[in-house]
Amino acid sequence: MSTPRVAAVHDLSGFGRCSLTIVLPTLSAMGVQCCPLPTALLSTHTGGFQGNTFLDLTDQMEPMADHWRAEGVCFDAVYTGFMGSREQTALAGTLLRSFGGPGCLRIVDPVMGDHGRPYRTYTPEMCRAMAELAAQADVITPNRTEAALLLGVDYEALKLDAAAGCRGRCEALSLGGRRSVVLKGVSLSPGTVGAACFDRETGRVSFVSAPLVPGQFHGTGDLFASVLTGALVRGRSLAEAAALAADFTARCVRRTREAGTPRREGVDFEPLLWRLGQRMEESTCLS
Ligand code: PXL
Repeated sequence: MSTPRVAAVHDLSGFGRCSLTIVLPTLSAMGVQCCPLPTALLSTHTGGFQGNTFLDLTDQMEPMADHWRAEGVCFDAVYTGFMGSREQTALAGTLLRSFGGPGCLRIVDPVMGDHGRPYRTYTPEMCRAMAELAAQADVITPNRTEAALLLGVDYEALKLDAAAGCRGRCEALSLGGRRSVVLKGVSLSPGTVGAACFDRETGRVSFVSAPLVPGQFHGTGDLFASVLTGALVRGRSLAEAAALAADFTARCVRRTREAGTPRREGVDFEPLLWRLGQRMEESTCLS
């Protein structure tokens, strides 16, 4: 069986664990080839550090993709995340159109914010561009903040603590059943956190959960979406992929807390990657 291949359209932030510094090792550990198409080069992520460098690589995105196309490179998935500008977000849409399609899953993590607030570089115009990008996706992975922005509802009004409510929100986010949705940050019982998954193949919503570990660390959204992407291209169902992503992310958050890692340094996941690889190989699927 050939190694699944994913094009990862994310920034490279040298310090602080997010985007490509999470996507690359996670997909590799899952037995998936990751081909990065870096959108920008930063010294650190934009949360918790002041004065980060930012080299915009937008003008490299099309030439890189053109070269891949000229070489006949195909992907099992194109996976996009944090975007640096509106123009870049539009270009990511072009990549989804040209590489996506039958046999190539378009996974958009509509990274825009957290805890009810957009990230500092996300203007309302950027958020609209992200919604347009997400409209092309086969799978989206919003957190509660991003779901509120995509739905145009108030963050406080978007409660994710009852199955019926989450089901309705997932269906609304699916754009009439056109895209699958993994809505993160769902907590149906105290002490747990997980996701609601609308699978467009079945039209049904299911729930996955893991123990809630107190603490917020950068990069957990990227880790969750990377594990989900890896499991999907390794042939797992949406619910199986989301369950693995929720479980692994919770284990990494617990480890980060125990290690006393400063919040801005991100989720301390590297020592657990071997376990993720083992989980992939152990699971009963044939791929
Ligand atoms: O984890 C999302 C992310 C990715 N890339 C950069 C970021 C953030 C969140 O703050 O700043 C550069």
